[in-house]
Amino acid sequence: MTRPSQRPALQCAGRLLDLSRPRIMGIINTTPDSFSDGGSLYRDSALDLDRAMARARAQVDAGADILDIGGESTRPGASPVSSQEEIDRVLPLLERIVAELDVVVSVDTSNPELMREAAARGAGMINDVRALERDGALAVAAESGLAVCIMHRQGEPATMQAAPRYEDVVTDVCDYLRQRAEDCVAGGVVRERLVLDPGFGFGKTLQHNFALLAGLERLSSLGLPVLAGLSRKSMIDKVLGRPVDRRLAGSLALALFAAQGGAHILRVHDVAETHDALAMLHAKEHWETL
Ligand code: 8Y4
Repeated sequence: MTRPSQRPALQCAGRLLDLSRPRIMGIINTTPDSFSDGGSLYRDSALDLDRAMARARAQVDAGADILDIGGESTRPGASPVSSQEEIDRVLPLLERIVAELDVVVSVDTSNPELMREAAARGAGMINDVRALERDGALAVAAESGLAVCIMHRQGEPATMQAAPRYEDVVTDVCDYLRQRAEDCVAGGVVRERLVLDPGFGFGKTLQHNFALLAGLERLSSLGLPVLAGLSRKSMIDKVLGRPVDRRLAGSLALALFAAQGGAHILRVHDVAETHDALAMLHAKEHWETL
């Protein structure tokens, strides 16, 4: 008889992702207005699939376990995108990644139509910054059998940074995610497919973001895997005064703090560098077996 594995793991459609050490989710942004890196994937105002595939392959070679493909910008002031436009940006790239690379594909979307289409084409995870709160999203996610990352946010992405307020940000975020996880399970999402995310930068001040990072262990102790998205975010600029293309060192420091706080998945732009930083943390924590 095979003994059931005690290692933490995440069911992503047909694949099991081992979470006994932190995993890397590489960001592939297919929006033309992504101010951090998406623009360069465009040629003659169309998404260049070959260029996007090269980016995807490079991230897998550098150690990405998951690739997160997004076609809707959630940044304040971004132009809204139609459901069809979002689907047309994401699906062709998804299909090529599934065909050519050995990696779990995550779709960064709140759109139930795209969730359904992506699941039918081999995606392994849904990454929804609106935590399946859009009409129909929870039902589609439950039916899909994909892993689901539910993220905390305050307000709508377009206006969320106006005046974020919390009683106690760590308690409020943990309470929301615990309740939302229960709602998802009640709606048919298998618990072993859920991931929790505090949503750094989504309706949070600088102090809120660092309180959440310092208190991340309280979120990890809820018993579900935790994803942290800190890469190149403005909390780095607010401490260091750096434009988005000079935030690598800050991003690596925050990735290590998150991993030490128990984060299981790190959503990053700089996969190779994050991989090396995590390898050094792993060596420090397992020096006896080196
Ligand atoms: C520079 C580059 C500055 C990017 C800011 C940003 C998260 C997420 C985003 C997150 C999960 C972003 C889609 C915002 N952040 N999904 N998505 N968690 N699960 N901003 O933290 O990267 S987009």
